[in-house]
Amino acid sequence: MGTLSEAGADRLNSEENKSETGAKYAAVESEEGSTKTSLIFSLHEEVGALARALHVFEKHGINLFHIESRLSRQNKTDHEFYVECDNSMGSVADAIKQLRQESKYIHVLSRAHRSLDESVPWFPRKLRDLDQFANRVLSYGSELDADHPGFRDVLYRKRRKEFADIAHRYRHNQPIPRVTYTEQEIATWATVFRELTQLYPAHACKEFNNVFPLLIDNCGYNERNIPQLEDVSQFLQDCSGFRLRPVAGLLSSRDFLAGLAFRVFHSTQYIRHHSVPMYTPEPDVCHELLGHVPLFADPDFAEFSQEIGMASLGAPDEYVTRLATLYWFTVEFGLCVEKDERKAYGAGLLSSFGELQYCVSDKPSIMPFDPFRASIQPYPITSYQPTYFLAESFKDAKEKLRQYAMTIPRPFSVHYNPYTQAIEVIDGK
Ligand code: HBI
Ligand code: NLE
Ligand code: FE
Repeated sequence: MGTLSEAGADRLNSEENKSETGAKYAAVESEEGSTKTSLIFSLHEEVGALARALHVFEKHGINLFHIESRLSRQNKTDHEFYVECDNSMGSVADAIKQLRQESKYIHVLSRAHRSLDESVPWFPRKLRDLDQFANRVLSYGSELDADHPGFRDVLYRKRRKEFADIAHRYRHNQPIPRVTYTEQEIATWATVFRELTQLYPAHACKEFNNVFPLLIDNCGYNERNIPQLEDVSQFLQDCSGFRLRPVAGLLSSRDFLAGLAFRVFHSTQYIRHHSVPMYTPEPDVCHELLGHVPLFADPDFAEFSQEIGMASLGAPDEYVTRLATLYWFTVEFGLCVEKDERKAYGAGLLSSFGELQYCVSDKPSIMPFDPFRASIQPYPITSYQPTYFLAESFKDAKEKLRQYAMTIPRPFSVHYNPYTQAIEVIDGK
């Protein structure tokens, strides 16, 4: 599979070209309050070129108001397309960036006035905006690489497609569809559950161990049952305001982290292949339910997670990559101290009975948690971690993260309004 960290780095440079060279085109005056962007592009003459271009708009969640084809004003043998689209939804900047690679030329004629600088990457402002991520998973959950343990398993792949379709169709405020898991899937869960619950008392942090019995009582956590995302999401909303959303595959780091700003955790619903219960590099329902969910019920941890998400909104790409790395060394693979002992709070540890034993052994190297240091530490994504960072507490980690977040260059600041569940942007200019 592609690496999780690269997954985020490869997209969203979000630079609409600021100096458009289409001097031959009179710029259309942009209307205050309008959400219309007009552009012209010409494609290479080949079958399906327009369909592919239209797919770019679809993929980035952009509604078209108008499209027409006409003879190129630049070159009388070519055709060009004139498009008016809605820039209030989706990422027009990203669509333009991709179209630029596929077109002979592209000119942005006008953009309706927007309050933020055009160089700031798009980010969701309200919960419903997260619906747009559904169209832009980097790998649809059913497309497995040749080295995936389920690659040759036709039934497994078919099943993965069913889960991907549920997530793809999901919209904000709908209940998460319930799934009937197969006997084989439940057997995989049972193995993971049995092994891990034996390790938790000694190796999981106290916040985790405090919540776990509540999940058994309220959400159907037990060896014979894979809990339903909807029940777990309702439980989390009561504890800390966190909620789950089903996701079809991997999201970019930018999108994934943006969800956290709204206390939304994008969760897979499929389970790992039955041949690899002990460790899998991909997130799966064991990882989400056993690894992540218990800690999202903890108020300090929930706040810490939301802070990473807020720091990522509209941040430059290189900072999103660093925040994704910070996420990796905390939410995924974090260790903390309790009475001079090392305990796991990272979900990647709490869902892998192989790595949970390894991380408290003397094999890995351990460093004190410092976001400036952790955010630039390289890491493997398909094997146990050689290095872990040790936090003193979630409160302390949150304070340090705040200090770090203040060094991220952004021409505005963001504030989450819990009453409207919306991000308010305070323009610094
Ligand atoms: N997408 N669906 C999903 N689940 C993850 O855990 C995830 C992701 N995209 C990126 C990602 N994790 C991390 O590598 C960080 O970039 C946030
Ligand atoms: N390695 C973890 C597990 O086996 O549960 C999953 C990590 C996902 C980032
Ligand atoms: Fe995870």
